[in-house]
Order: sequence, then structure tokens, then C-alpha cells
Amino acid sequence: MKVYLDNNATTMVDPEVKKEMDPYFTEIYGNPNSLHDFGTACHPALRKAMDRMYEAIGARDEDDIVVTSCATESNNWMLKGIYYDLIQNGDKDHIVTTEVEHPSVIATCRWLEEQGVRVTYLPVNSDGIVQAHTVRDFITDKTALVSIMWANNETGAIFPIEEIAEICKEKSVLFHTDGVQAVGKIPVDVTHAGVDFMSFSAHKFHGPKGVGGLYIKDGHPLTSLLHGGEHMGGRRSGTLNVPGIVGMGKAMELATYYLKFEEQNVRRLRDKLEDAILEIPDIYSVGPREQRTPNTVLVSVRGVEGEAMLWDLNRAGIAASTGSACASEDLEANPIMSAIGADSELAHTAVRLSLSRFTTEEEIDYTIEQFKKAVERLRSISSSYAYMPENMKTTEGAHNG
Ligand code: C6P
Repeated sequence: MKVYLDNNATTMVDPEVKKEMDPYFTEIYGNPNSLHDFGTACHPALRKAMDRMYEAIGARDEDDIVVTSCATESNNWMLKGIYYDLIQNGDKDHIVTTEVEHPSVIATCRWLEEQGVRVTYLPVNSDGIVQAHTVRDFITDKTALVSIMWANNETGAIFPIEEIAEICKEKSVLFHTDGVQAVGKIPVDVTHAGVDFMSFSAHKFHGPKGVGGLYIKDGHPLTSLLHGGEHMGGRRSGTLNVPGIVGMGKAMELATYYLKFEEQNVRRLRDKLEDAILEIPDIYSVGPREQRTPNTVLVSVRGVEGEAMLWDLNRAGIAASTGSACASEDLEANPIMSAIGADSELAHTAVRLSLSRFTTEEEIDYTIEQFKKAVERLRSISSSYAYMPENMKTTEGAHNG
């Protein structure tokens, strides 16, 4: 059996999405900026796709959604654009973010620090959540931007975005959220939440890879990353990825339609999997379930290296991860586990399981069986588990946080 439980890394393209994209590869392939019929033939589908995106995230006509190549680009553009506009060419010098952002935010912030920007990396609590009041404590009159994710890619922890947006508004500071792991998993309404900018990526919600976006409230000016043409209202040059945009629009529409299914059915399967795993002694899951996206669980298996678990699971046909796919070749302790205060032994034992609306009950039953087998086998050959002091072990499972 093949079971794909790495949906926070990427998802399968929904066949309905693929069907809508197909004609834009070989039939309606003109450049939408061309004046001939081949070019203009793309326009209705592009308009429809954009309308679907506005509708899905609750954007208003006066807002902009700029299509990018991925969320990494959106996050880079956001942070570097603000650096150029408000720090290099303004009187600000500070950005507030968290310790648990995706590498596309953390690495960009590290680069900005080399340019002289002060960056505050807010800590998270033991549930992996940043508390809104800490944001207030660190904003100063030199703060140009607060950038905090809506939901974490490793733990699924949902952050108090509305409260943070309120604080930023009160302090007149721009607020960007990385919404990559929220869109399609929980309701996302940018207007209601009060965010100024939001990044997203189609391949996280059953759309194609290579296409993402940046929501910009009220058409706020932001220096372009890519110059060269009038595409996307002059905000991002480059010939439009027509099939990608069509696919992202359809995928967003479907993601909104399936939100209830995500909340009920995907959550039920995730909880079943988590309950069964937590029956094994010395296994911990991070964060309370009600404050997590319905599809995600990050567990830590004491005495078993995360990579070894992945190896055994992969041999059984099950795809999982030790955390962010972008950091998967790095055998260091999981940074999120370290940020929540896990000891270094635990931080090396993280396994992320992320479901989708295509995950079946049969797949979950099989995963439970194989997960238990893998833990038993790996612990039987683990010297660190065999010699672990008894007071560090528990006799029953079910540990949260
Ligand atoms: N996270 C993961 O395994 P791209 O692929 O560039 O469109 O998205 C980047 C990105 C940005 N923000 C968050 C919160 C993300 O989760 C991701 C992608 C994958 O967790 C791949 S590293």
C-alpha cells in the first residue's frame, strides 16, 4: 500500500484542477499580453481565476492579488520590498517575526540582518504558538513590519492572527502573514482578519506547483522584485503562467468548498491516527488539537531518530517527514521542537504526519499498524532508549504538548 502523509510539503493536484488547466497548455496557449486572438483567448479564464481567488480569501476590489511563482518568492518580495521602501529609503530599522517561521522568512530575515536591519524573532510557548501580547511588547516606533505565519507548517499550530492584526493597526505597523498552511485548511478571510499582506501557494491546496501569490490590502505600494514589463499591474513582470493561474483559481475555489470536509472528516482521521500513536509509551504530540490545522500532527518518538522512523515508514510505503521539506537534508535538531523547549534528544525525534482530503480510513489504519511496528523495531535496536533512565520513560502514552 502507498500512503501519502506529507501534504504540508505538497499535495496531489486535484483531477478537477488539472482538467481546467489542460486546455491552456496545448489549445489556448497564447501570451495573454499579445493583441491577437491567441492572446486574448486566455483573458476570460484568467479573469475567472482571479475572481475565484478574491472570493476564496475575502479580498475586496480595491485590494491586489499578485500571482508569483511560489510562497518563497512572495515572502522574499514582502520582506525585501519593505526593507527597500521603509528601511533603506525611510526612517525604520526593525522587523518583528517569530522563531518558527518557514525558512523563506527566517533566511530572508537573516540576510536583512546582514544589511543592518534589526530583527526580533519572537519565541513561542510550549504549544508552539506565539502569544499576541508578545508582539505588542516588541513593536517600537522604528518597526517597519510584523511578519507572522497564520499556521505553522510543522506543528499545524494556528496563530492568533486577528489579535496580532489589531495590535499592528493600533501601533500603525504593517502586518504580513504567511498564509501558506492556513489556506484550504481553515477559514481564511483577509478582510475580516485585518491583515495587510498574505502569502500563499497553490501546491499546498491541491493546485499546481510553481504558482503562488501575495495579497496586498488597498493596493499598498511595494517595490517590485521583478522589473521588465507591465504584467500584474506592473507589480511583477514576467509572462503570466496561464495554466498555473487557472489551476490556482480552481484549487482555491475547491479548497473553500471542502473546508467543512477538512474540518470534520480530515480532522476525524487525523485524531484517529494521533490517538492510536499516543497509545504507544513515550510519544508526545505538539500543541492542543483545537489550536491546530485539522490535517497535521507532529509527534516525537523518544529514543528513535526521526530519520530512522521515516526510513522504516518509507519502506512500508508511507510518506511522512521530519519537518519542513526545505530543511529535510539537514540532520540537525528540528528547530520548531527546539523553539518549544523540547530537550535535544526529543528535538531529533520529530515526525510530521499531514493528511489531505484524499486520505482514506484504510490508509490511516495501515499507517497506525506500520507506525507501531516501526517504533517497536527501532526501539529494540536503540541504545539511547534501552539506557534511558526509567524516570524519563512513561508507562502509558497520550502526552500532549
Ligand atoms: N513548506 C514544508 O514541507 P513554496 O513551496 O515556496 O510555495 O512555499 C514555501 C513555504 C512558505 N511558508 C510555509 C509556511 C510553508 O509551509 C512553505 C512550504 C513545505 O513545510 C516545503 S519546505
